Amino acid sequence: GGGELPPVDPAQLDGAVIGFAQVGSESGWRSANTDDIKATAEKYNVDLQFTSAEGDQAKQIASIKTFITQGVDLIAFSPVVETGWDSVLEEAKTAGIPVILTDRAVDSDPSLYKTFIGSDFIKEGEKAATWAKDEFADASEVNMVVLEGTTGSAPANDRKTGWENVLGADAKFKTLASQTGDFTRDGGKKVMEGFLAKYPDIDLVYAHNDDMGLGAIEAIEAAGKVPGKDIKIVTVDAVKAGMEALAAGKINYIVECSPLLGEQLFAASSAVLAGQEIPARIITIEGEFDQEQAKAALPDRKY
Ligand code: GYE
Repeated sequence: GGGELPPVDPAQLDGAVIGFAQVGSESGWRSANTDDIKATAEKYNVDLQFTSAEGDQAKQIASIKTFITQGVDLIAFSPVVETGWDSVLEEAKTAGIPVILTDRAVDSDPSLYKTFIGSDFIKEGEKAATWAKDEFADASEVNMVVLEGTTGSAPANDRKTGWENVLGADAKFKTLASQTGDFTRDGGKKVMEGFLAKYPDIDLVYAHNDDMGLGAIEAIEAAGKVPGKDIKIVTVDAVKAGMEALAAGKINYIVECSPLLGEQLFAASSAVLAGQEIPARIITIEGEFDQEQAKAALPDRKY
């Protein structure tokens, strides 16, 4: 599991210039994540330089380079995809600027950043598949389609791996088609429309996030079928709109992925700025929900 962080030292954060390069604004998860990081920065009086890459790695690299030129105290970012970060991370290291990864991982050498704070996406995929295995225990065949997240991103790669860890060898589960919907509602809807036109007998949708699952619901309803009944849906995130669809019976199960990373990000930043050692991996604590549990959890949900 992930290690513990020392408590925040507010003096380290007060006025600290921290550059944060965000992925974009593709999903409800991302909006909640951005809001939480901005609100937590404000709480600690951090001088947050926030940029959004709009899903474009080249843009994200350019903004990290700008942070390096500006000489910020620390750089944090959520990498759009896993590969291609070595050279910009080397640059930050040469400039003596510490880097913290939040939310998504990279395949670079861990000596190039201080820590990676975020979920265990493989475990999320395993939880989704474990639910499906149980839900379809009595079925002889399950025709599945997959709405993948952004191609090359850590959550898309790992949620696929996690699913396959549990069900990859189970011949009963047949993947009719698997395609990226880029983590957006619109992407999920369009890809699902294509799947529905081609495959009349879909039993299950595995969507790598809620937004794509919500798009799939629209496509399924437009095709005259009942989401959650005719076609079952399992997703990851547990943002408000996803939880509402779950409580309404249109989604069948959601594995939680918390976007509330602000507190851990600034606790880690505070420790790094104070010159303290921190754990190389910090894992977010998360749960999972069925329809009844969603109804119970919704009133107190922050995002
Ligand atoms: O699941 C999805 C978002 O990186 C964990 O990105 C994040 C994922 C999240 O677009 O909704």
